[in-house]
Amino acid sequence: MNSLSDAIQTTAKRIRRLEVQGARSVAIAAIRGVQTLAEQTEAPSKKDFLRELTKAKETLFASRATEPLMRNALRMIINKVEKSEERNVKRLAETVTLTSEQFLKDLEESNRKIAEIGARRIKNHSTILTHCHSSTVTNLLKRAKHDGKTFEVICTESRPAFQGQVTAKELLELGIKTTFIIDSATRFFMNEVDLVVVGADAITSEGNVINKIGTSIVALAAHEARTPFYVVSELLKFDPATMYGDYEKIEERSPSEIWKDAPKDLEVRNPAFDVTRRDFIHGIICEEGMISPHSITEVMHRKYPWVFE
Ligand code: RUB
Repeated sequence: MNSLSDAIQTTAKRIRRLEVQGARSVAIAAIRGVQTLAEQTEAPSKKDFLRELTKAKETLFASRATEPLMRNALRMIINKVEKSEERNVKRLAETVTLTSEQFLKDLEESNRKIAEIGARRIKNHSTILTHCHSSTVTNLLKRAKHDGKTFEVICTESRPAFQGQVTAKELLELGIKTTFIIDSATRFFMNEVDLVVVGADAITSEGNVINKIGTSIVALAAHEARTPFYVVSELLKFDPATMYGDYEKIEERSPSEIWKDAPKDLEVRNPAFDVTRRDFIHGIICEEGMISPHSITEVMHRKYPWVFE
């Protein structure tokens, strides 16, 4: 294994093992991996460089199946190299660096806008429920706190990997009153909740949202209790393949995450994500504002037409 693929292999391994988790962090790590590859490349020609990039892309895509933000980002960066008239590899590597930096800057700006818009939805003295760990949700709550809102948060533990513990620690560090519950206690507490806010891993062309396993049950509980349910997400979590008939692939993880020494003949299933239907989503808070899940393809065509190329 050469040092180029080492950078990619290490990144892919960290993503697979959940050392990097959450769609944004996964995409950022993958972009950084490709940037490192570009900085270190010794490819003798454009064709060889593209071959390296394609291999890196395939390895990173395979690290987690349900991550369209990572896929959109890497496709966009590699397309820039493909379409360039340039043949000099060093200059093509610079294109990777510059395109990546711009993408990351835009992602940061989207996140800032989402937090600004979402924070306005939080009323004083309210209780917010969230599921799993989403950096976008934490950032929104941080912004609301910064804006002087008084509120508290209930967060679910999010079995089997307990990402809710990450959320709880972050919120406590921000000085936000936080209550930690097991996933199955969601309905028990829902009547005390004013607003549910969750992140997203993928958005389909029909406006359905894929997020951590259990999100759809939280949405059902919210629906039954008439509690508004919002998704906060960069638009680039949209998966263009769903537009052309593909289903978003749901990653299925090792059963040992659920039960290490399970009886030999027992089938243990461990899907990482589930689909929340658009009918249960009051709105998607994205960089273009508060949008209806129904309008997702129209907004994507307007804002990011290149994802359909
Ligand atoms: C994390 C998860 C998060 C989304 C959004 O799942 O479902 O809600 O990825 O996160 P996992 P962000 O821990 O399996 O990656 O807002 O940070 O992109």
